[in-house]
Amino acid sequence: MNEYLVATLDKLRTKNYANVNIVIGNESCDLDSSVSAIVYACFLYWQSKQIKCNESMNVNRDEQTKYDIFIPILNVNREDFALKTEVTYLLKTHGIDKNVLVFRDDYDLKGLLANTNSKVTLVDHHVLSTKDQFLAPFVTEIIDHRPLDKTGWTYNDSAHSTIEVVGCCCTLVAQRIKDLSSPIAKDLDFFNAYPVCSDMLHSTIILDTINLSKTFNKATPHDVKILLFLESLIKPADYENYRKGKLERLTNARSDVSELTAAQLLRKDLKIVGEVLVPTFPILVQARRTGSVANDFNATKLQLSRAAWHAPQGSNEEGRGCILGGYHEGYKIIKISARLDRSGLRP
Ligand SMILES: [Mn+2]
Repeated sequence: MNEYLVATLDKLRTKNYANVNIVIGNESCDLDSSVSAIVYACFLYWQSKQIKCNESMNVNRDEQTKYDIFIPILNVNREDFALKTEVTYLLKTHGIDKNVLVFRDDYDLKGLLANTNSKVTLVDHHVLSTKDQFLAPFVTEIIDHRPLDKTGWTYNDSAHSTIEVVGCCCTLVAQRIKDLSSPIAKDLDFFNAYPVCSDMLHSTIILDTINLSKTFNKATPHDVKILLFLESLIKPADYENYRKGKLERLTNARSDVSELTAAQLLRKDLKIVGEVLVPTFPILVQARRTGSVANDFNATKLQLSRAAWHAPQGSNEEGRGCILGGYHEGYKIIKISARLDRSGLRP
């Protein structure tokens, strides 16, 4: 995997390519989006190599021939990648460093696409954000697990779309790879060549379906089928513990903010509503057993607003946020949400 990523980056930097193929996830850049983009770009690269191999048996290729490159784009600015703690965790366990990845602000994507005969694959989304609208004319493939939304659908009629409501986009990515592999090789060849891809797809399905939890009811029969397929390749010694352990490690990684600065914490789980940025972060506070729940809650709210709620300098704090609370196992869970303008999110 690293070999492919390093070679791709090298060709991109030295402009040593014929055409650019981009695989890009949605701007939450969560595990599903990131893994879908990395694995599918890696597959497209592998697929093109297989086709080249078959061709070169018949044709003598010039050594200098430039080939297409296949780049997974993590749809977040490089400085914000640290906020995606479960993504950094999973990639780290597979020895994938952020220096070999391409983030959306690393290159002028518009320029990259405009100068070449480029193709874009959208994974884990099919409705483009305003700032990604320029991708639309280049989209040749879509793989998404959200319900079909045709508002603003401006893609070419020839664009291939795989849209099916399942728990995790990685399920559809794995299925598409199986389907496309069959005509050029055996359907297991890609997964055998890149076991890291099988594992990352498996991990993401486990996290997104909460280990196929019946309570959360996110997994569909298709997710289960692909999970079992991936496990037939991974062959864990103890399936149940393997899944449970993965879920626990990934959930812990997602909520592990110990490495983040205060400014990064505000940007983690940031929701963007139009031009308004809404940072939220849940925290646990030990419940105070005195007074009524309402008073108790108001007291905590006051303490928090004094102690931990730093509004940007010169701004009027009043009416800018709200605190939602509830009790859980003796702890009060409080969710603070504050409305800040863009400059307020910078240290
Ligand atoms: Mn998803």
